[in-house]
Amino acid sequence: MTLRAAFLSTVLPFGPWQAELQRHMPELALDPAPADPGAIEVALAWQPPAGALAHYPNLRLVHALGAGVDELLADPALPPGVPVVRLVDPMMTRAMGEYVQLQVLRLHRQDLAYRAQQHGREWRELPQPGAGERTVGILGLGVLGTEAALRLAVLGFDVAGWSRREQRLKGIKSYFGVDGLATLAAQSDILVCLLPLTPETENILDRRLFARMKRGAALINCGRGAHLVEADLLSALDQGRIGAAVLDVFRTEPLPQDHPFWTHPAIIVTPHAAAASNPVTAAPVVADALRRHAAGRPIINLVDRSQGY
Ligand code: NDP
Ligand code: OXD
Repeated sequence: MTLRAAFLSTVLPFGPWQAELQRHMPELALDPAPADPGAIEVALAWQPPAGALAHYPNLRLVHALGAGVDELLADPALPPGVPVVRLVDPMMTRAMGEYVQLQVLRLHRQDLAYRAQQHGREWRELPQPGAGERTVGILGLGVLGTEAALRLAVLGFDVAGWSRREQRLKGIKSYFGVDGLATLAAQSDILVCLLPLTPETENILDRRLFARMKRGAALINCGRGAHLVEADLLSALDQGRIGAAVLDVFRTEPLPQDHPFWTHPAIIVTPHAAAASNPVTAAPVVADALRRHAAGRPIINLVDRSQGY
């Protein structure tokens, strides 16, 4: 039986998503502008046009075409009570794991300092601690944080994570709650943010947290831009409290041309590129969720709308 779905995105291209989804689910009729809104049961959404989610009176499911659902949940057009599924694509998980490994290794092996030395043609070897002497703290031990944590542990780092509930991961220390955050921050040489953006986690990377961290520790933010209080980071860098930062996500994206992060010598900027959704690898995941919905079977990766992730 045909399942009718609306494709609602101002940023993702319809053609490739349509082609891949069709390949995995021929019974899906996907349309970016359905003529009969009443026939639409499912919305596939990522930064939908303003108000679009309110146009479908018989909407039964919204599947996000990305992992973080903060924007979708904040959309006033999202009908209350409609289940929302987030994208958990193993390929994206691997991509995030690679990104965190890359950036942790850059910080650990002092790549920023060596780049600066090269610029000045300076031949000087810096003292190099071993990976086991560095603690990497990961805020958020969900799908992506767990992948990053396990990869870093394989590289020999001392790894600890923070989540809402205690996690049991072999070889990874687990902290939770307010006290857990303070303990993790105090131990970390490199702190990685892989939290979802919720009212509890907004502005979590602020001067109070930086004050708890080791002097000169580094920060990697690949969660959301609103986790970080930008002015607090700039002053922490100026004071040497934070030694370096790698930022993939920003309050305003694209990062404005005149933003001080672009030229700061201790900041590495990447353009929200840590783990992008890809129709080729996401389509089978989305098709599985839609089939489960159509068959009335339990859907995995449902968002807890009351928790915000
Ligand atoms: P998950 O939902 O799988 O994991 C979220 C983790 O954060 C869980 O461990 C959860 O704790 C923890 N958490 C949530 N709220 C709190 C809190 N108040 N205090 C402590 N811990 C908390 O998410 P993913 O791992 O899939 O994704 C994380 C985020 O990564 C996304 O929401 C998105 O913002 C970002 N992202 C960024 C991308 C990029 O390219 N930069 C790409 C994809 C995602 P618990 O386990 O106890 O529930
Ligand atoms: C996502 C992202 O959440 O791209 O999928 O940040």
